[in-house]
Amino acid sequence: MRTGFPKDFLWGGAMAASQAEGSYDQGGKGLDTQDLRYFDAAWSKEERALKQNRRMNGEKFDAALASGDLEHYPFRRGIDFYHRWREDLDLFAELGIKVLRTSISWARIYPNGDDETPNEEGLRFYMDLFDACHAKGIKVFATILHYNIPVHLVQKYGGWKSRKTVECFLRYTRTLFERLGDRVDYWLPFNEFNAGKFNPYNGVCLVEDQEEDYSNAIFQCLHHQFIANALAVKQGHEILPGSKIGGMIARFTTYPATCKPADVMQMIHDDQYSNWFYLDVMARGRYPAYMERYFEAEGIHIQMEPGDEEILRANTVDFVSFSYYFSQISTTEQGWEKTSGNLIMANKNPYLETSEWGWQKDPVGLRITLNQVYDRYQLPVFVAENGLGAIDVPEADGSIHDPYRIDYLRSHIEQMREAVRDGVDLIGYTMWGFIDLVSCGSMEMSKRYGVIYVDQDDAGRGTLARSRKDSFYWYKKCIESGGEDLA
Ligand code: BGP
Repeated sequence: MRTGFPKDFLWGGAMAASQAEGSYDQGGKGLDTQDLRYFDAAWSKEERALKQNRRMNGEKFDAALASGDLEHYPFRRGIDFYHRWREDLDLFAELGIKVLRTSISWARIYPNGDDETPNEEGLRFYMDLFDACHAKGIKVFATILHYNIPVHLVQKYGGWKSRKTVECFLRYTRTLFERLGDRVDYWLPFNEFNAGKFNPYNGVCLVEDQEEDYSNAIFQCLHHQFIANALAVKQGHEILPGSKIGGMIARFTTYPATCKPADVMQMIHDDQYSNWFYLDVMARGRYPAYMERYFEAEGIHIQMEPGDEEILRANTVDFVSFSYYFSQISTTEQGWEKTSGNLIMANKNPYLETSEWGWQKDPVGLRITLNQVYDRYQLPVFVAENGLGAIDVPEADGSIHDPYRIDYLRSHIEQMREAVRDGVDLIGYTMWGFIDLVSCGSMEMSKRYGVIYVDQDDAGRGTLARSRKDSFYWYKKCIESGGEDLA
């Protein structure tokens, strides 16, 4: 029996280009879909949480295109990682991470998405970054697409609705495999595949009021992404034999509200439709039978091309991964109390405490999830995101005491260790937002995940100076001890 984390366990940190890099119009980068999301620091907490902020319509899209504003478009500024990455990397090395998960910005490599040749300056940025990681003994886990696609692809082809975007994506992935291949250790073509369903602008870049049948368009786009994912796996394996290419979802762990059989059935359906569908296609290589019934009931018709099923079947992923932040309840009862969760509103569990943003903290749910995912796919598992969004207040001397974050990390890592002892082939853990960055959901800076603090407020004011929170020293000790010293 395994007693703890394997020696070569990949302790790490995760971030994403659009939330960190900034410099949205520098180095030859084109405008991307995240650059168009509007935020106002004057919004109340309730206004920040509104679902429409995550959705896009034609009016907001056009207004953003016409604007050069940085204050109200926080993804345009990020945390200035584009210029500060060398110093940041020194801190990452001091923290002792073994792997950095970050995404590559498509519009830095192909500014319009359908350009004939790549932007060399964009490629150079990632070559330098990844080389520097390796020079410090940090492996690279590269997300190929973490929500932000070149705006031009949306304007010209309707984004993921079109097969043309699949073609452009594969030109982009070919460039990455060929030019960055020896600098990347783990590949992830798509961040949180199920986001397309739950957050259609981020996930599949749909402009809502331009769709006649929004629900159908979502699944058509998802089909194109499945094909793009499978063909990227094929391409990656051909260009880089032995490369490790994974699939990822945002995991919404779900429990039945009661032992009433109808609640248990509801849980099975919620799990299938929200979670397993996406990993099943990527890891088992086919649309699962339960989705036929769902599509029938929902009136969804997906247009497939001859050969699509074969493409999915022949090109499955090498490992599975997920983000894990919370769990939720499944019930047939109407009017169950709700709370927030990553990407969705969740049914409240009376046994769990919530974060300041209402996300239900459930460390045991992580062990449950790891067991479920490994049982189902029997593939190596990577926890690609996990962490606590909280308000941190620096003391007068600049120190930042964040015992709540340490508690969160400790309790989740303890449960990961239990899962390893349960026999789960867990290969890595990249803590989300280990350096503070712009929140993806609510676009604010004040929802902080980092063990590294970044001095910037919601309106983009601040020195951008980096400093170590108490959790920095705690996570460093955890990594040094191979996950044994969690005190
Ligand atoms: C995931 C995204 C990340 C990240 C995280 C936390 O869904 O992949 O980009 O931001 O959630 O969410 P938020 O930033 O909304 O707190």
